[in-house]
Amino acid sequence: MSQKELINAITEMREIDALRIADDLLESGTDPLVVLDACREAMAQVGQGFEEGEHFVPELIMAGEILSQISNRAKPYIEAQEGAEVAETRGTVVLGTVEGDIHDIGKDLVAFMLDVNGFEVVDLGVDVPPAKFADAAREHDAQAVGLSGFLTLAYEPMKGTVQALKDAGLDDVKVMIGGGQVDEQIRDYTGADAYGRDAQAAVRLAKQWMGG
Ligand code: B12
Repeated sequence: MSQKELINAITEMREIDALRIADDLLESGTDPLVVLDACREAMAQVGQGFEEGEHFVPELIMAGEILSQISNRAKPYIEAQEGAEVAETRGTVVLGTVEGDIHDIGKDLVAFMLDVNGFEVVDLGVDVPPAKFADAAREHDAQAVGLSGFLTLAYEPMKGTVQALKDAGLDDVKVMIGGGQVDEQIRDYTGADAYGRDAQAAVRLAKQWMGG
């Protein structure tokens, strides 16, 4: 079983095959993060197909469903790998998908990776308005806020959330952003402190800011 076969099964929406291949890879000792990386590649291809009119929303839903199931299967393996020696809480991160955006698979992976690495995660879910991030950061005394967004429409609410935190006097709270279309240029536009490409980057940033 190879990552290539997994990518093909996902892009061809062969759910049962995709889950079986993922299980085989995980059980035979393939790094669970490598398995998730293959899923990311598959999702990029599905997204591309959607842009080119080859796939439609039901296929995005189907691919999202397959990926959710694979990430749930990968989680115990990641936990065994990452979470072994974390004893106490390193700090609190408020996390959510910004207003207008309901993509949550990437955010959930970030939440999971932060959690197994010893951070307290306050997950606000999807379509979260700027003020709600600020309220939660204050209420939970968070050191960092993570904003996820997969749509170009997410840039404005990201910028608005950075501003809402400033307006609430939470200048010490660090903001990281990430998600499909986000990059360093968007970080600059939104005024966030950092951009993270994936869940591992979110963990690196949190450790940098909160120690560990
Ligand atoms: C699955 C999917 C959906 C599913 C989402 C299911 C769900 N529960 O999340 C559904 C079907 C609901 C959906 C809906 C839509 N989608 Co959609 N979707 C996708 C798809 C195929 C995959 C996204 C995904 O989950 N990837 C898997 C994750 C794991 O990927 P990842 O990026 O590697 O994740 C890592 C990083 O992003 C990072 N990360 C994520 N968040 C954060 C946060 C922080 C702080 C940090 C540091 C890091 C970080 O860590 C993650 C884990 O390592 C993408 C295509 C793509 N290439 O992304 C389109 C895509 C994002 N969707 C798109 C569109 C257009 C839509 C719709 C508007 C379609 C429609 N006409 O209705 C709606 C929008 C609904 C809304 N208001 O949000 C476009 C966006 C285009 C754009 N420029 O804005 C894309 C790019 C497809 C395309 N190429 O056209 N979609």
